[in-house]
Amino acid sequence: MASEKQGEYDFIVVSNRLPVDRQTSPDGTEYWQASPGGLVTALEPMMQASGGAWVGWPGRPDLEFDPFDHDGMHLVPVSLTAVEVERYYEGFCNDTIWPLYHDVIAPPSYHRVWWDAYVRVNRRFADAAARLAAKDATVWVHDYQLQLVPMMLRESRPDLTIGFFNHIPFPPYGIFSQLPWRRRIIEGLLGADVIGFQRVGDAANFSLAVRRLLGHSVRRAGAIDIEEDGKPFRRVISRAFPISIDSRAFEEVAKRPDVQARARQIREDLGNPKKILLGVDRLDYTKGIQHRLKALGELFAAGELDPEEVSFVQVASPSRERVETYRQLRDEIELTVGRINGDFGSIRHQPVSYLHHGYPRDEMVALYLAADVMLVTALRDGMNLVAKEYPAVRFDEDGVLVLSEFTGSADELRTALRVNPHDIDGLKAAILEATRMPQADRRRRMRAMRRRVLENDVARWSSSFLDVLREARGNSAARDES
Ligand code: GDG
Repeated sequence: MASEKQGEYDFIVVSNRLPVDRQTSPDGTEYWQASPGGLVTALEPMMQASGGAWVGWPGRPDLEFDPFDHDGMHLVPVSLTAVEVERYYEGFCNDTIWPLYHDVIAPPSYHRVWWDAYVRVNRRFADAAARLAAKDATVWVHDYQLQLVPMMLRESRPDLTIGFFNHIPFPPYGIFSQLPWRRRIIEGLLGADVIGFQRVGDAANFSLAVRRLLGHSVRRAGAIDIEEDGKPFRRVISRAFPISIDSRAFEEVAKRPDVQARARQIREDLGNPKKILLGVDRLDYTKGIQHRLKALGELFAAGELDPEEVSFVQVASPSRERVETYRQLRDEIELTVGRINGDFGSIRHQPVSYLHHGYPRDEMVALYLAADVMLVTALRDGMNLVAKEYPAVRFDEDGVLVLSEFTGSADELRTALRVNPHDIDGLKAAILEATRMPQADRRRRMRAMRRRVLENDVARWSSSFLDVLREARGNSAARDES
């Protein structure tokens, strides 16, 4: 067990979840397993080089774990009680902020006891980071679960350079202003030196909220000037840094012969349909799964798509199953899938293969390779990494991406077939166009998307954020000296 070296870390990442899961082996022994994700991949080299520490919740309530080392990173677990998981995580994070920040697709719930738990848990994360940080260290805080941490940290440790990245959208003021604690959130975020968003529009929404709620002036390049006693005091940079994936790693998996064989096997197992359509999402109401099912059902009903010739595979990985809205959504989706298969299936063939599981990454890549059409129809999505993973693996330059304009990815993947998922007729037309697109057109569009995704990978994302953070620190040091 590694001892906690207090105050010795020059680089600290703070996120709700640690990048590992606690697993139990068949003989009952417990161990930590890396939960692979873009964020770890992006930050691992930096963490290993700088001997960094990562602060987060290990994912199990009511348990205390000592800090430990894993893959060259020092991991510092923050514990949550079962009541805190219910009020802070499932409540305020997933049933207040998540729906509010995603255009109120589902109605957000506002409960004061949830807010109190959010403040208390944010304080715990901030205290853990403050204890670990060396003098003048850099702390990078992630996502909507921890919006108060930047200011809490700044108050206790003004020497730190603090970055914050918001992985989900930041809503327009008319929606954000519903939040009873809107000022506290903005003040919390403004503790950071640099606040990163996925899209330019998110950063603009944030700037407007800052102006309306706190009256600070916001300059064109997203520089927010905070005054104290009428004098310039601090500058905060708020800007878009679109996140990406480890594109080369995805491409490498796709080039493996066993993965390609698996892709062929998938097609065969589906009965060699003419076209395979694919959806891959956490089972979440923001992802527009019902909209794509509606469009497909109507296309089958009208005879515009032949259900015998098409397989639609929907991977819906289980998510937030203790939150009521998610339970209802699962029921609705499963009812619709059952109807479509009941109406249009035969003993031989079911047009929809619905899979409520999580799969290993190799299997996901094989599915992407097998899919002729990838459907990303989110109603609102910070970025949507699936939309970037699909072109990254398609080294054969084939496949068509149907992409909602309400995702961050749509800003970059300009040659995808863009859709407004609320417009069911438009969505139907795009699905038909995707299934009929000539190969030359598919190749041209896929090439352009691949160029973009291979160039702008997650390493570039993290280094561009950290460069701006370093610059911000330089500027404030210069100001302090003048
Ligand atoms: C949030 C924001 C933003 C899904 N099922 C399986 C599986 N996945 C992987 C996908 C992809 C990831 O999970 C999902 O990422 P998304 O970006 O699509 O969506 P969120 O989970 O909502 O992520 C989002 C992101 O943060 C990053 O900033 O893009 O907008 O909402 O990588 O491939 N992976 C495996 N098995 C599964 O069953 N292995």
